[in-house]
Amino acid sequence: MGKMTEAEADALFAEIDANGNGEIRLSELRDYGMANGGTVGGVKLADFVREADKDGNRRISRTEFRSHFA
Ligand SMILES: [Ca+2]
Ligand SMILES: [Ca+2]
Repeated sequence: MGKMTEAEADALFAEIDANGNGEIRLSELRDYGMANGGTVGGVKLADFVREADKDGNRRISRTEFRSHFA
């Protein structure tokens, strides 16, 4: 989407990845979304997961995250 730099995308990823294991699970997204009006970087959570989770494993890797936002 090209709205953020890679550094900004990485910083947002780290913010959402609460346990720091390098991938974002749905529970982490929900926890983050509840504090941020149900959005990630201005995108609704449901839309974000559908678009960003390229391999369909229901977790967002740093690579998937970057290619979505940066
Ligand atoms: Ca995680
Ligand atoms: Ca995935």
